[in-house]
Amino acid sequence: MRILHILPVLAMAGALVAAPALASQCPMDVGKIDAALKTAELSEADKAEVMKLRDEGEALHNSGDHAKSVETLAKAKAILKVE
Ligand SMILES: [Cu+2]
Repeated sequence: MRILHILPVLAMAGALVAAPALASQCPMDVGKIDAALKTAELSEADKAEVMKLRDEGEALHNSGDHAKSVETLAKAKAILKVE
């Protein structure tokens, strides 16, 4: 039964190790989105959607929810067709 007490600790440790990589991912993604927005030829609706997702992603990043931020920024990147 002792192993059951260790599992949540291991899961938390894993999250702590994974966080720094994600934390630097978000600003990189925001930078790519900003750069792509300058040259992208999008409809007004797509552009508004990209900006909304970008701001949402940045807010999630600032609140520490990097996984959700990366996910949100990925949607913006998909519209812009950038990696
Ligand atoms: Cu982040």
